[in-house]
Formats: sequence, structure tokens, C-alpha cells
Amino acid sequence: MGAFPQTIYFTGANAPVGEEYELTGLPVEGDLPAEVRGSFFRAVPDPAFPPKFDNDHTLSGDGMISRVRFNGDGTADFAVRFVETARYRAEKAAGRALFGKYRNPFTDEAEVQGVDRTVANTTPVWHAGRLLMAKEDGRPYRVDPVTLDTIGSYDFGGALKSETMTAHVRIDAQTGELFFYGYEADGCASTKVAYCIVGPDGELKREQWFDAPYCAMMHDFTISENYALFPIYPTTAELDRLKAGGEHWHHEPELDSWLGVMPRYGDVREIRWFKGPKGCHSYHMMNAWEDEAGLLHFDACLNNTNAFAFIREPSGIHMAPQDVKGALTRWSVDPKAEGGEVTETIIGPPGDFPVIPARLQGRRYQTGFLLSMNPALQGPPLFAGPVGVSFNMLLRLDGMDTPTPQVTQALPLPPMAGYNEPVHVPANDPAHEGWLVCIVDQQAGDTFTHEAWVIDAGRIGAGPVARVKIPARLRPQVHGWWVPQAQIKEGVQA
Ligand code: V55
Ligand code: FE
Repeated sequence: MGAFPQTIYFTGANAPVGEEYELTGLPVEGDLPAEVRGSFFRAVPDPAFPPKFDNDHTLSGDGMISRVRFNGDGTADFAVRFVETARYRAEKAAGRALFGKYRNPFTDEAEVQGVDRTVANTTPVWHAGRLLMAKEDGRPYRVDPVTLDTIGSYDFGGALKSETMTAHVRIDAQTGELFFYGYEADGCASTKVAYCIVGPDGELKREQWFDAPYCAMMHDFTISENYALFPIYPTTAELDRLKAGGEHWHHEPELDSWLGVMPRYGDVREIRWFKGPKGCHSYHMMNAWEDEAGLLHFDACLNNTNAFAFIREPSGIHMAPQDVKGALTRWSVDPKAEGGEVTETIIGPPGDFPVIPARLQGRRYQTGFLLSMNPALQGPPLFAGPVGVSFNMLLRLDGMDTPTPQVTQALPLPPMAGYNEPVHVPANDPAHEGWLVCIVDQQAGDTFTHEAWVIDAGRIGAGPVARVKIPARLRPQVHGWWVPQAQIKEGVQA
């Protein structure tokens, strides 16, 4: 077996770990709120084998499902397992990497042509009693939430036609429906997008296909009470480039961005396209919502380019990290209009990993949380994750339903420490704003330490109310999901 490339994606905090284990009875320091009783599932990319290509990066890492479970007795358990994808199994049997570049099947070895190459490494999605590990390049894998055993590739009981399902789904808390989409729905570099609605019973009720203006990296989308909103940013794919062994994505600064809007229970032929600025890109949206006048607001962590250097560089975009600029940005449109242009307003600081309470998904909301960088940090940040630097400040914004939201609270970390994306845990008391749970990484010399933090969402500046030291080496997480213990049943359902 070869060695891992000595690049930022495979060294330091990003060094592969790849060990499966379970730790039980970890002490919780501080006061664990009664509501924080359940499983915090995390998706962690971790390559089981050194990649075939030295320019490989975080997004190709084999998906691991990790769980921090808060028990009723004031202890916590920690576990991590590989998702046993077809790709992981094939490579494990061979004892080496067989699949090639990120999302380029033309670079795979002949013996695995046609084998499902997704790594299921981006988001653990919980809906209708099922835990799915999703990645945007394929169908999700279903995992047992108790044993963390992989059950298999999931296609909603044979109902799903799309070859892909995004890692960013939206659940309407009032209806219990799951809204999702899959892009490149019928193959690499295709403009076909599948828009799907799953009932609260877990049944796929509707799947409709439409064409995007061009084949774009559609990482996230939003719903509002009445609409589905599909953003298109100019990070694009071309089949000829893939066949020539090139990179899946190039960012194109001169190309327009678009926001597609349709009634969420409507026909895809009703999609109206609103033009946005050229060259911009967003990985994650905070929310979308409708005001009293019927205007639709789409709140995203927008950047002036793609945040990933491994996408910019092959595109010929050579930017210093400080020239990558962003801001929480609102695009407002009249959903009844035939199309036109978005009205853009800067509504918050640069950052990513936006979080809101699940019950406000798609609804008018007052408060949002965001990870950002502390401009006053007195020392180096933690170098970790796909961008290369970890976020080191948690922010709370209020007035999200006004034209001028404000940062009202912050929880900065010391130098060489970083946040992984938090999840929101609701409180029982409607007057309490609930809790944020996340993993915080810290480096001292060559040593990395990791803790789970429980933070009062109403008083983030006060710091964590409870902490759990995880006595193991953790690789950076992508996304997480909170599942209350009462929703998890022993034994796999059919
Ligand atoms: C992202 C992550 C992915 C991916 C595409 O964070 C985009 C953004 C972990 O995999 O495949
Ligand atoms: Fe994401």
C-alpha cells in the first residue's frame, strides 16, 4: 500500500484515522440539560486507503458514521464505523484504492467500472425512522442507528428513479414531509435535476425532473411554506473533461448564477428563473421564508468564488485565501413574477454552517447561528477541513426577519481550536431556545484533543454548559443530525 499524499488534505488535523471503535460511559462535565438525551450523528470522510491520485482531497474520503450519544445517567458514548459502501467493500477486498478522482468514474480501474462509487460521507439524514448517509453524487446508504451497521444502498423501496440524492434535504416540521433533489440525476455532467417529496411515512410520493440552466454543483437548496428554491452557481461539470481524466468541477467566474423558484407542490414546468450575480458560490443556505407582502427571501452563506482551493486551482483561479470573501446574503424575489433578477442584500458576516431550529425550516424566523472566523484571534487558527482552516467563532444573529439582522452574541475559541458544525436540540419549555451541540477540536504541538460541547442557544457567549472529552483522534466532520433518544427503536425495521 502506498502512502497518503503529504498535502494539507491528509496531514495535521486532516491526517486519516480510519479506526472503528466504541467508547462507553464517558463522563459529562458540567450540567447536561435533560433535553440533550439522544444521538448526535456525524458524517466524517476518512479515506480507508491512500488515493490513486495525489491531488485527492477531503471530499473523496470514505464515509464514516460517528455518534455521540448522551445517556440518561449523565454519561456519554462515542462510536465511529465505516459506511460499508460497495466502493469501501471493493477496496477493502483489494487492500488498496481502486476508484480514482473525485466524481470521475473514467479514472477508476477497469474491474470496478459500473460499481456504485459514492462514499456516503456528507450528511446523516434522519426521517421516518430511517438513518441515511447521503452524498450528492449517488444514492444514500441506510445505516442502523443503534448498531451503526450498514443496511445498504437506499432507493425508497425501489421508488427513486434519480441516480443521486443530495446531502442537503429539507424537512417541513409542520407537515413532516422530506423535500430533496438529486442533480446529475441520470449521469455525470447531466443537467437533469430530480425534485422529490417524501411523506411523513417515508414513502416517496412524487419525483419530477427538470433541466438546470447548466450542470452546476447544486450542494444545497431550500423550501419555504409554499415554494421550493433551487440555487445554481457557476461551478460546472463537462463530460469531455471527465472523459479526458480531468476534474469534475471547474468554477467559471464569468457565468451567471440563478435562483429557480416553483410552488413546492407544483409542476416543475412552473419553475421561474431569477438571475443572480456572476461568479458567486454558496455551499449552504440558512433558510428561505415569505414575508407578509408575499416576497420570498433566500438567506445563504455566499462567497465571491468557490471556497475550495482544489476546485479553484484546476479552474485557473489563483487567489490568496484572504481574497476569498463572503457574507450572509439575502436574495429576495417576487415568486409570482415571471422571472427577472434577484435583489441582493448583505445581512450578516462571512461564515458557513448556518443552523436554525428545525421547527422553523422554511418559515419566518428570528434567530440563526453561523460559524465564522474571529478577526481578533491572538494567534494561529486550527488548520483543518477541506478549506484548510477551521472556523473559530460561533455567532448568533437576531432580527433575521428584518432587513438588518444583527450579530447579538459570539463564542470565540482560543488559537489553534476549531468548531465542527453544530446541531440544534430543542428544549421542552417553549420559552427556552434550546441547545447547540458540536465537536470542538484543539491542537497543542502535535497533539489534537476533541470535546463535545453543549451550549445554551440563548446564551452562547457564556460558553458550554456541559462538555465531554472524547479520548480518541477525530477527523473533521462535515454535517451532523440530532435524533432524540425516544425516536430510536432497537432493531432494524423492514
Ligand atoms: C461538500 C462536501 C462534499 C461534497 C461536495 O462541503 C461538497 C461541501 C463531503 O463531500 O462531495
Ligand atoms: Fe454541505
